[in-house]
Amino acid sequence: MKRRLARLSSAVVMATLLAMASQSAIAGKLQIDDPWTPEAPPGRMMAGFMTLTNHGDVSIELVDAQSPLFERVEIHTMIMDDGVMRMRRLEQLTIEPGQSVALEPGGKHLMLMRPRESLAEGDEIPITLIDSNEDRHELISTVRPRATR
Ligand SMILES: [Cu+2]
Repeated sequence: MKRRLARLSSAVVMATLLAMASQSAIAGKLQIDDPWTPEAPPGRMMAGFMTLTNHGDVSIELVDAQSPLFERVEIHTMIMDDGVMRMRRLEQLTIEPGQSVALEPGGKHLMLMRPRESLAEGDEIPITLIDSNEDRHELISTVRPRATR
């Protein structure tokens, strides 16, 4: 009897979890928090930092990025190569369901290459992240002084 009750309540829990899961599938979106870009000397490439959270129930694979203010945007990671940190282009950045991935100084980042105009503190950079389903995720990255976040 006790065991049957336990089984019943776990069925209720399961139904609740399923209801919650289908809700986030409807939301199904990539949450993008706190996008920012450190100031850089005019003409130099810049970085894009942010936190990406996958609220859906399938993984999101970012494969490309664009900005009207830069000729080219790549997804980069940092690797240790012979004791030296180097940047390397990522063909794709995967965010698993329920997981967050931080793009942050010293780690993964967007590389904003060949600026079309010079950008200063407070300027806003529209950026589009494109996933493997060709869904586009828009964000605005704010230029901030290099030393602060
Ligand atoms: Cu880079």
